[in-house]
Amino acid sequence: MPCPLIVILGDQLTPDLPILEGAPENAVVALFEVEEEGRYVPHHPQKIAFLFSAMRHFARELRQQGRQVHYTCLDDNDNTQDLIGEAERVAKLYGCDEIRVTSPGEWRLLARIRKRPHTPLPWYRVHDDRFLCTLEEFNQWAQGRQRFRMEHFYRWMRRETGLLMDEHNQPEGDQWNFDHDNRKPLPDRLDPPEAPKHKPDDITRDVLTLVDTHFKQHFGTLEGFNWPVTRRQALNDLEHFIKHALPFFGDYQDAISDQHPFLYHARLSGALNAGLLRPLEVCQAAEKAWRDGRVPLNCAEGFIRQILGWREYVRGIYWLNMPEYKQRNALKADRDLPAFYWSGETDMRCMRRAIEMTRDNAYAHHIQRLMVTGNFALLCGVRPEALCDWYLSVYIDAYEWVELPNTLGMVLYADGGYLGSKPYCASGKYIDRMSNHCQHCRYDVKKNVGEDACPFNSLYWYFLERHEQQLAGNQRMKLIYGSLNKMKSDKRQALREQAIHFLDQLDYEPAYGRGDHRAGYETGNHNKGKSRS
Ligand code: FAD
Ligand code: DLZ
Ligand code: SF4
Repeated sequence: MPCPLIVILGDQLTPDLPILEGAPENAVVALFEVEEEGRYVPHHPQKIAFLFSAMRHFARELRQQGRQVHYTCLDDNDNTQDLIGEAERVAKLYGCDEIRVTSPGEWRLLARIRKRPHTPLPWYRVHDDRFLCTLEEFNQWAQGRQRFRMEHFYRWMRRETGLLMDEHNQPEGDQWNFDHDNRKPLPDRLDPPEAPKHKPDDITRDVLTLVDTHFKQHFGTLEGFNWPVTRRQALNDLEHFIKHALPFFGDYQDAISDQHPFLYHARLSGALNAGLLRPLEVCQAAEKAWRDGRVPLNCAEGFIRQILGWREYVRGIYWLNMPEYKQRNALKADRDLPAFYWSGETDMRCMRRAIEMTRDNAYAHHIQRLMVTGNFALLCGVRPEALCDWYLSVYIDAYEWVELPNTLGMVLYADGGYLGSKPYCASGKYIDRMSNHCQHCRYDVKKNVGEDACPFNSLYWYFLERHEQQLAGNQRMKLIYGSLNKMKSDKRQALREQAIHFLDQLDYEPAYGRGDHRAGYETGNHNKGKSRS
């Protein structure tokens, strides 16, 4: 009987993975903590701690089931600090004759497995069944279509899974999408639920110390670490979300708060992407809450759409188009990332708070990512690679299969409208409508020019002007280009000068990894010089 080494990657912590179910009794199951994975972008310390702690708990559970488990800790002397190196080394150590791994979620790692230096042992890849739509099914859906709109995919997935469908296979509530009910701005008073507290156990405490020692220089704090590191804790978070936050999820999905980082969002993306939860069970829990009359339909539908629709869709888009997708830059954006993305030191209150929340929690909710930090980078013309590296580094849930289409496609429109029908560009007015940031800001959101004018405003018009040739023909942009073209030339000139002046005085980070990302915040020293104006 062959003796396989079964490699479980840090984001494959699912007890009933096919690779485990099909493993012979003599198989060695192996997990490796390695520097390489922590540093290919400077991951937030909370993300590294979350994965290491979840991996250690998962290994313990496998041992309790009677499996033979090998676990490489980051500071083990013989650690090669590289996933492929570790698999080869450990396979030899246990006398294994083949290596099996579930297909990795990122192209980078798949390419490395395919191109590994010639090694004596064969590698076999096993299908990852943790998505509701297989890549083959997605490719079939996409075949022959000129436009791959998420909404069409989502309806198809509703029919395929039967989620929120009635007995005639029609959408519950006679509508596919309740988004028009889901755009409520932030109310004056609100009291979002506290996230459940997970007291760190010995495993998590050890990991926090380890990560603090090895990844101290990365952007982000470890204090207040409170992510679920076992399936049981993740299920507890799911239950808490369904009971306390889902009833308001739809209404305030797009709202942004100066005080509350999580509002009524699920905080489940980290657990879902690491495999602690399966997407179907999360969607079914939301559907059941609606069928039992515990949450309104717009909330259940809005939430299910994010997982059944967006999450599956971006994964399909990623694998359909990689590695070419990563090279796209339709708007020819070429600016480096403003240095304050690594420090939060800006007078723009909305940006400051989104970056501070990211530093403190390895989390910002979708609209902060899309309409604050993302929108700002779009308006400035930040290079896709620079922005993608940032998003991939700083969030608890970040893996390229989900981060890249969201950043390059949805935020930066760098795929030229393949994923989204128009750029999500907005002036300060949008942020003012959806948040309470502007009242705390030194800039005046109503002003377009002048020392205290909100930078989003002039940048917005300058962005539209710069890309007029490419965007003015887009039906969904007609109205706004109508306004731009009606604008008097001296007003346009003033807006242009205001934006250029603002962009000129920003500091830029030439490339990630050059600086000390956390020290920058602590010392407040970010005078790294301007690299481009
Ligand atoms: P909720 O708002 O409560 O949503 C519920 C779930 O729906 C999430 O847990 C997530 O699994 C899924 N979901 C929601 N929106 C999306 C989306 N656009 N794409 C895919 N899944 C979605 N999500 C990631 O999981 N990893 C990333 O690396 C990531 N990078 C992003 C980068 C940018 C620039 C943007 C605009 C969005 C990104 N997202 C990413 C999507 C989304 O912002 C996060 O999934 C969400 O904020 C996670 O928080 P939550 O669990 O509280 O989500
Ligand atoms: C993100 C990450 C980190 C920080 N560390 C590890 C690790 O030490 N060992 C491991 O197996 N996986 C880690 N991961 C997750 C991988 O980067 C992830 O499996 C690939 O990017 C594929 O999605
Ligand atoms: Fe952001 Fe402008 Fe509002 Fe300040 S005034 S918080 S910069 S939108």
